[in-house]
Amino acid sequence: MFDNLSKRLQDIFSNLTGKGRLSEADVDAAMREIRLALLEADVNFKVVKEFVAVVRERAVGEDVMRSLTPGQTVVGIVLDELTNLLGGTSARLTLTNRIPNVILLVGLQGSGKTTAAAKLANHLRKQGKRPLMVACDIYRPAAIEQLETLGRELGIPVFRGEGADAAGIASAGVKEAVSTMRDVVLVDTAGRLHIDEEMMDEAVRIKTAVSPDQILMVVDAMTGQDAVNTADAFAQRVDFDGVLMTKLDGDARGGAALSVRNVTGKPIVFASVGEKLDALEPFYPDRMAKRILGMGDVVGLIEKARDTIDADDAEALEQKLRTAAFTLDDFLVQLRQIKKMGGVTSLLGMLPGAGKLKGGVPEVDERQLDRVAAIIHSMTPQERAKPQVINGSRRQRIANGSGVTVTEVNQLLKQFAEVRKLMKQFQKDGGKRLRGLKLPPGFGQLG
Ligand SMILES: Nc1nc2c(ncn2[C@@H]2O[C@H](COP(=O)(O)OP(=O)(O)OP(=O)(O)O)[C@@H](O)[C@H]2O)c(=O)[nH]1
Ligand SMILES: [Mg+2]
Repeated sequence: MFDNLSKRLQDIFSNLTGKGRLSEADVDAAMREIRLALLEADVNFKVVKEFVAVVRERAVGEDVMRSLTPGQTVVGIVLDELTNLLGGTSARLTLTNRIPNVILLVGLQGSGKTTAAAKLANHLRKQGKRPLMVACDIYRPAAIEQLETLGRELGIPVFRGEGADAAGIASAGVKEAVSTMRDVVLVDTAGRLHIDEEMMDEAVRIKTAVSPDQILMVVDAMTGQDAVNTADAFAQRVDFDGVLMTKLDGDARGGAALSVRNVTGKPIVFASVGEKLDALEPFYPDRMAKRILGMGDVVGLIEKARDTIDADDAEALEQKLRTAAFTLDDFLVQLRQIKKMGGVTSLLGMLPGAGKLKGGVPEVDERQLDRVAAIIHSMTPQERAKPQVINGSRRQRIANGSGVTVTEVNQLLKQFAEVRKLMKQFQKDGGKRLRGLKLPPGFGQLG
């Protein structure tokens, strides 16, 4: 996510923090570089100008030159202002007491409206809501089918109306929600290639017909300033409440995400980070700013773990760690949880300093997890509980059973022994030894 921008900014900062003292010329040079980095990331030029001016002013005001850690002070100011740029405090989707609540999704063609409707329905259902999705993209039958497929996948109902009047279908959808006891209605609309009168008119008609509690503009992060201009035009004419920014998992440069708030005055409410139906997260400006600056999103990481890891499993695991009764079976459980959390690569990306790793976050071969799982599956229960019994002939048998070489089995056992040792150590010294831990082949190294 925003890899280039992130790397540029981190380089600028390591230059700054590497210096004991800063001259005014140093600060000026850094500002110029920040300006360039932002422009190259396709951030709106007015936004860039304003941003750099504010950072410079604060840097002068806070007397950076005389502070003991001038570089750090500048980094702190940039972090603050980047957070502000992204919206300051996080904006939440606010539902009202009305039943059903109506959420209208609008946006350009291919921005991700239909998948966003499904992701949002899934998200709301996790919070105890009973959503209904309404297919108002009347121009393409395939679009309605797409929503129906997603609905089936999630087990969430989809209303498809009759006729060629999107506003009429939206109203009928709301009535359907009332009669089927659904408390949130998500209205998926048709996208256009460009923003045009027709599209705006239709949005206005739907808006008038169902008076949505929230209108979310779906903005594709990959499309940069075009997307921001569209959102702005839409804000002027139809108005909306917040942005649902999609495709933040791709190699978007960051321009759209960093400009949209400032240009339209509307906050980013959700971030979509993948094609899967659970790849939707509330948007937190401070965490995003920290990630861009390579400070890691530790809170996000913990939340992700809390969300995906089975609480019982986690507790049992902790218990075992305490008694050092950690077996290969437990190891397997851990691997599965890592997979559930989106794989090692996505987790590494959230760690502080990950952006500074040479060559970026290592692309971990996720198939490696499957291989390790296969090896463990080929062991008998006794072997899993007591790996010390695994002698040469057993190793060969396990290798044959899982379709790997004996060397790979050896590697896994060695690595497991290290993890076990480390866990004992971990209880003694609180994790100082975690640095330098060798991960399985292809997983890189910590610390
Ligand atoms: N990688 C990634 N792909 C996404 C994301 N959101 C949507 N997509 C993909 O983008 C494509 C378009 O998504 P749709 O939901 O069909 O977009 P739409 O706005 O409904 O498109 P129209 O109905 O044609 O206007 C699909 O292939 C989605 O899987 C995301 O956050 N990340
Ligand atoms: Mg669609």
